[in-house]
Amino acid sequence: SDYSQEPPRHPSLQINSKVPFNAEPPRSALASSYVTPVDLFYKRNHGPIPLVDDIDRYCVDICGLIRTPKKLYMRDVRMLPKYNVTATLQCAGNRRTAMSKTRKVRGVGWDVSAIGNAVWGGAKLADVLELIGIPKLTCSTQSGGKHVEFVSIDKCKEENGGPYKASIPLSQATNPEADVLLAYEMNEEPLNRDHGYPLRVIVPGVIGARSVKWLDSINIIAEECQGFFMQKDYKMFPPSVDWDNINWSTRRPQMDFPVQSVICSLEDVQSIKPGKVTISGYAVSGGGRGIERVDISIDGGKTWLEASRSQKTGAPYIADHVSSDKWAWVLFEVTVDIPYSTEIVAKAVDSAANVQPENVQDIWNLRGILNTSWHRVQVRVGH
Ligand code: MTE
Ligand code: MO
Repeated sequence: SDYSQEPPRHPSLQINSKVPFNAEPPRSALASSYVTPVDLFYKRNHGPIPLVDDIDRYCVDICGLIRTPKKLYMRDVRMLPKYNVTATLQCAGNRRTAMSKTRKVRGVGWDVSAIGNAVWGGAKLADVLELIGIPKLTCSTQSGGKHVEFVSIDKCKEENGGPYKASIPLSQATNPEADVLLAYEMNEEPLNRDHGYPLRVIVPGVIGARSVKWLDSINIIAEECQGFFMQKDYKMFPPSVDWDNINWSTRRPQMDFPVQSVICSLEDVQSIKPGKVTISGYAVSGGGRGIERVDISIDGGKTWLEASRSQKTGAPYIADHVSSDKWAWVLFEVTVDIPYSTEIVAKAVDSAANVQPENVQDIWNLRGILNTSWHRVQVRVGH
C-alpha cells in the first residue's frame, strides 16, 4: 500500500501508529474547548488516506435492493437541506492502553483522547434515501429490517486490500431524528483528507467505526454488512473469551457506546503543589443519552462530590433538554483542595442512570474495546 501521499498533520499529536496513521491529541488540549479543533481531532485509519482530486466527477453509487440505482454527485448532496450536527465521535478503542495493563489485548494503543467533538455539516441520510424512493421513518424501534451499508474508497489489509465498510439498520438511516449525516464539513470548513474528504458518514451516538470516511457507495442490503470491521472486530466479548476459544458469530457488532468520562486536566501520574486544583474533563454517553451527573472523588472512590457540567457557553447544560446538544459530550469541572498524594477518580451517570463500571478487569475483553471504567489519576503532592 502507498503511504507517499499522506496529508500534513499537527506536530503535537501523539502518534500511536505511523502507517496506517493513528494519532491523538494530548489530553490537556482535549477538554480545553467544547468543539475540538480539526487539526487536534484524533485520526483513526486502517489504510493510506485516499486522494480524491476530481471533485466534479466524484460520486457515490447508491445501489442494492432498490428499483433504480443512482449516482449521487456532490452537487446533489449540496442541493439537499444542510444540517449542522454537533456530535462526539469516539473510537471504541479509546482508553485501550489502560485496559491492556490488566491483561494483554490486541489493537492500537490509545490513551484517553481517541475522541473529539465537532460540528458536522452535511445532508441527512434520510433525505438522501428519500431521493431514491425510500420513505422516511420516525419509529426507530422497528427491527429485523434491511440495512444500509457504507463502502469506502480506502483499501485496508483487514479486508485483504478491499475497502473499509460498515452498516447501520435501515430504520436508523431513514429516521431524521437519528441525525445520520453525509457530512462534507467539519467545524464549518470543508472536510479535510484525514477526516474523509470529500464525503463521510456520521452516525451520532455510535462507536466511530460505523462513521465511514471517503464514501464510495451506499448499498441497501437484506442482512447487516459482512465486512471484517462488522463481523470480526468491534464486538464486545466477555472476559472469559480469548483468542483460542473465540466464536465471532456469537456476538453482535457494537453500535451505541456506553457512558464514559475522563479527567483531562491531570496526567497520570501528576506532581502538584498542595492547595487548590481544578479537575476537568469530558463526559459522554451513546444513543443520544445525556449526562445526568459527573462524580469526582479525591480519595480513590470512597467519597464523592459533583462536578459542574457545560456544553456551549451561555446555556446551562441539562441532560436531554431541548437546548442541549444531544449527541455531544459535556465538559465538567470542579476545584478542590488536595492536601496530600492521592488517587482522583471520575465517573459519570447518563440520563438512563447508567453508570461507568468501577474496575477495568470486569469489562476486560480481548479486543480491548469500550474501556469505560472509572477514570483514575494519581497525584503526588510535594512541597
Ligand atoms: N472509514 C474508513 N473509510 N476507513 C477507516 O479506517 N476508521 C473508522 C471510522 N471510519 C475508518 C473509517 C474508525 S475505527 C473510527 S474511530 C473513525 O472513522 C475515526 O474517524 P476520524 O479519523 O475522523 O477521527
Ligand atoms: Mo475506531
